Amino acid sequence: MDPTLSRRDVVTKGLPAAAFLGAGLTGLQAMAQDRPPMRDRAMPGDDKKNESVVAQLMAQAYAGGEYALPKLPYGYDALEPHIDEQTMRIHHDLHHQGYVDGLNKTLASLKEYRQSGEDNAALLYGLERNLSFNGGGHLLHTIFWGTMCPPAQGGGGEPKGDIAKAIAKDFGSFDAFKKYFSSAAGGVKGSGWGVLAYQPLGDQCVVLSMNEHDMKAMVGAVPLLPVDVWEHAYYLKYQNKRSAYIEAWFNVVNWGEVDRGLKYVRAMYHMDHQG
Ligand code: MN3
Repeated sequence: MDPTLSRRDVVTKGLPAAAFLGAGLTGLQAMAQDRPPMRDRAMPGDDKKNESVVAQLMAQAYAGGEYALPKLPYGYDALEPHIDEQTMRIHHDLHHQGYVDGLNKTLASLKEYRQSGEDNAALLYGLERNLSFNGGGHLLHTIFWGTMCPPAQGGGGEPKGDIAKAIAKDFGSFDAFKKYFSSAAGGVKGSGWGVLAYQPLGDQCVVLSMNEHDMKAMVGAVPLLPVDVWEHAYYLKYQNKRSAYIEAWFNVVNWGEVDRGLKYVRAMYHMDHQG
């Protein structure tokens, strides 16, 4: 991180800062405290109010001193026929809620552990594992909901703006990226995610094929566009045809949101756009 970037800068500028898989939840909690609502923040480089959907969900995702389930920014049936209503209901209301509850419970257990004065490495290891798992699950689902929208509202198609340039630079072309990303996400063994992430260190986009919610993450890389490839994300409609689900999911990707995410992270790191 740029050493000239103060904590106040992080708090006021950094939305997807909150999305660091590698930065840890302590940093995430610090960023979540006493911050202004994300929607009231100016976009870097201009005077427009921040209209980022992900930012609004992030603002809901930690509230009242606890992690919380953000509301879906559209109806449960809004992504039909690509993602079906029943899957969205179960996925958001039950699965995501489960990670939120698990995260809060784990943090409470860790506090109890510290206060107990106990020294039990096995117990602590298990709690730390739960922290990583549920924290990753909460964040990735929050970004997942915010980076989808119905085709009628701009979902699908090809990216524009900075994200389009970054994809062309780092993957050759959008078509090449799509094929590569689909393969990486489709090839996840068991439960996990395909993630387009931005690594500020090299001003570079990378694709991660993550296991569960936290394994094979790249420290410091910020997830910009995650696709959930756990079976709970697609099995009711697509059964074992994960690749058909990924192909359909591309029809509801909100590339405008992905572009905003990239701009935010670059602004936070004072990364000049390299073109
Ligand atoms: Mn899921």
